[in-house]
Amino acid sequence: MFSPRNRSHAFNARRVLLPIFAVVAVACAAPTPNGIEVDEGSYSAHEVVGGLERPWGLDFLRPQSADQALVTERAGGLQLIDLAEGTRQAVGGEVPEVVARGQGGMLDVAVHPEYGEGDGENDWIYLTYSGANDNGSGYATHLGRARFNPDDASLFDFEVLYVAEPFHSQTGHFGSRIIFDTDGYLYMTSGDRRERDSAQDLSSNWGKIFRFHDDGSIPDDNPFVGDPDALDAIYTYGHRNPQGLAIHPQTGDLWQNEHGERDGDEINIIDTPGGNYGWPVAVYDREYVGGAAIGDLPHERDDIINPIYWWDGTRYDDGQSGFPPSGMAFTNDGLFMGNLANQYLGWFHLDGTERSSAEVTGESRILGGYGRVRDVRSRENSDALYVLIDADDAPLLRVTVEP
Ligand SMILES: [Ca+2]
Ligand SMILES: [Ca+2]
Repeated sequence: MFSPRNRSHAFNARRVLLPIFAVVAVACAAPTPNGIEVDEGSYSAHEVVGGLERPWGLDFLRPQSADQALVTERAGGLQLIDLAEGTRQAVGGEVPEVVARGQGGMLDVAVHPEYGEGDGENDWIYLTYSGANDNGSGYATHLGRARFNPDDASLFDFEVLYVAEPFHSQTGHFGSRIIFDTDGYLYMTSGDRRERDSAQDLSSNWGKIFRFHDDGSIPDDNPFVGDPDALDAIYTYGHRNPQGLAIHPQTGDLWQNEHGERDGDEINIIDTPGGNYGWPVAVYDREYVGGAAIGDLPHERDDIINPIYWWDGTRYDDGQSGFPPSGMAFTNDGLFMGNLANQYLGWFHLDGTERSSAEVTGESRILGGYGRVRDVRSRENSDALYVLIDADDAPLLRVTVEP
């Protein structure tokens, strides 16, 4: 179905004309939805490997000279990919058992930032997945890690580090993106499991972003360690279903995206420990049925950490509803996010790097026609993007853009 190809698109700017809500423009100093330029960006794409089964997450082995990556497959597989040779090998050994139902399965993968250094004590591979309870009646997002033997592509010494309990028969909104920051902390997202009020409940693991040490222990300075009524792993709360995390290459800030209900998709900077990011009490989302607003608007409340960019139904004039996002990555060319329902890779042009200044100034739509874009990753000192398409018999693509 997919074959190596090169494409480029001519610049085709199209002004997006938007209605302005008078109440927003008058009442608030917060940024208001403004039209941005949307165009088709120029890029080239090359298929590194094909034949992946519903791939979900990717990370690179270290050192970079190894030129290898690990890719998860939602049904439970893990693939070792030689990026230079364009070959892949199924990883065996202690790969955890997953429940691939609904949105669940083998989800994200992260390689320890000091993998391949020193005596190998940090040679750990981290995985997130939906796993079942003992009687198989419910599922929860799990975080585990294992050692990796590249010689025979096998995992060993697997251990579970965290389970976002309770187990729930619902098979949606597992969240589960993971990433290390530049200080070596491990962040993990957890979706609301379609129990929206749980995102505001600090005794619940749902609708949260967690922060761990690399061994799964909880840092003493996590914001709720001193609060007996709040879970110590929680770093931020009020999230619906976050499925994208990336570290900003200049600031080191953790950036995140999450799915809204109808519209309400967001790009956030996770720079406020203990912060309430709004779901479902202050969001731009509307109900799927009937379209009623959900809660207050974030910029109307001073106790809510506002997204730096969001979709509220006014963004596009071509009928596209929001930007249902998945994985995200930065390069020197901007911010890239997979779009699931609309099946392209969003390339967001940015001005500014900090919360106070960061602004999305334009969007280019690339990789249209390949399918739902599940994950995108980049490596240090490289502007090449590696992109996973959410399909049976799917490719891993290497993509470069032409600014
Ligand atoms: Ca606590
Ligand atoms: Ca929010």
